[in-house]
Amino acid sequence: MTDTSTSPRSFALPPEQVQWFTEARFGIFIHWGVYAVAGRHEWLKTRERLTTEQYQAYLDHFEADRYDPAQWARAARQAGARYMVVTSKHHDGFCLWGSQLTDYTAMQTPAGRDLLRPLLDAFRNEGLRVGLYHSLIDWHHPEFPVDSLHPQRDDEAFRLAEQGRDIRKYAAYLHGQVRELLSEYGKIDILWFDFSYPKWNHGYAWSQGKGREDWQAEALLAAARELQPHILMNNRADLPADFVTPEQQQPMTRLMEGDRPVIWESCVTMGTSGSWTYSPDEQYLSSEDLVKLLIDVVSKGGNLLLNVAPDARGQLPEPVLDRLVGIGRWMDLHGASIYGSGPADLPAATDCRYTSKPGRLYVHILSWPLGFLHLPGLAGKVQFARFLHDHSQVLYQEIDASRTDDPEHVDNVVPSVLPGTLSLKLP
Ligand code: FUL
Repeated sequence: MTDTSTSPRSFALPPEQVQWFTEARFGIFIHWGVYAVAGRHEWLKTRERLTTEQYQAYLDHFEADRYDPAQWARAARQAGARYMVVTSKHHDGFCLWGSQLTDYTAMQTPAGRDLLRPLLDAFRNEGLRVGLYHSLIDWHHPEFPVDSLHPQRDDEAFRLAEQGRDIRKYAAYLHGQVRELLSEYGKIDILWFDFSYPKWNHGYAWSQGKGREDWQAEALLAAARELQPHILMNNRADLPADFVTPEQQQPMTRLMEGDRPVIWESCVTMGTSGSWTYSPDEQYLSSEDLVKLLIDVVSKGGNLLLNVAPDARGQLPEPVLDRLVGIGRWMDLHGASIYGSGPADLPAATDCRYTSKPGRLYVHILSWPLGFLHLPGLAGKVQFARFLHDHSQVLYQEIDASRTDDPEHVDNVVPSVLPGTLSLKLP
């Protein structure tokens, strides 16, 4: 008999309820909060060890005067995204919605209104599913312990004060806020918690990290499911749930647990600085690189959650809009190879990634092939080959792999017409 007494409860939904997510493949992440005023990093409060008073300047100057959620939603839909996840609260504790449980919200800034509701509505209107990133960490709440990540970590007075802090009181606040969001903001499709660090103590004896016990995660996730039974949740509350979240990276290969694929979603910034928030100096990846990233993720069975960071006025930066348009152009013609597609059980050809669905293999050619494209292992299987963007036929020859005078042992040779995606009809 297996001893289950110590294994944490899993909150994974049955496969049919997760199917929309694995078919969607592409979502947009939005990090928006008062840290956009600073324009440096969403961790600035702790990186720069700012006090509550110092950080208040960012609330006082957050106007969101050019906020147009309908435009964001349109841009995301045109890029081909099928869902969106937005920061309801980040680690700084600032709430994008008008929470009744704190006044540390958008209502208290010059923006003076609930910024979350119109955003959710706008994305739903464009037909996207919506999710909330909700920070488990809170550097503003007076009962959140001063641990090794906290802005006041080196302050002796705070260290002593920590002894008076009670994380159970903070957990009650956290639960209350999640309840508020899941009861008053309509259908929420994803709850994206962030994050547990049970073993992370940075060498401070008084800092033990935080995990499922601290958040009372089991009760938190159970309450979320009770309020919204269909809701997908990530595993960052330190409990197994619907999907795992590699950050700023893609796994090298498919992720498997025994013979079952693990559901995963890579979250990645569009900029190269590593910051998830707006920065005026950000350098962005090109649309082509972002499309390749999406292809790579789907070829390994994952989803891409691509982050965009609006500025403090509520504008998506021009380069971000430009990249979304570029991705959209590609998705428009090649979406079939992404939505509802997954990995192929074939070793991909050099400089290619494969995605597939029953009866169809998509060969994504990532760099210009020199004259020929060799697709090993397909001899006798391809019924028709065409480009995906215009459905024009691609001629190919089969090479007999057993021919010993052919040192490359290639099976198929496809003349390269354009870099792009081939769509091969298989039995
Ligand atoms: C991390 C956070 O600490 C980052 O600020 C960002 O939100 C990323 C998606 O998750 O763990």
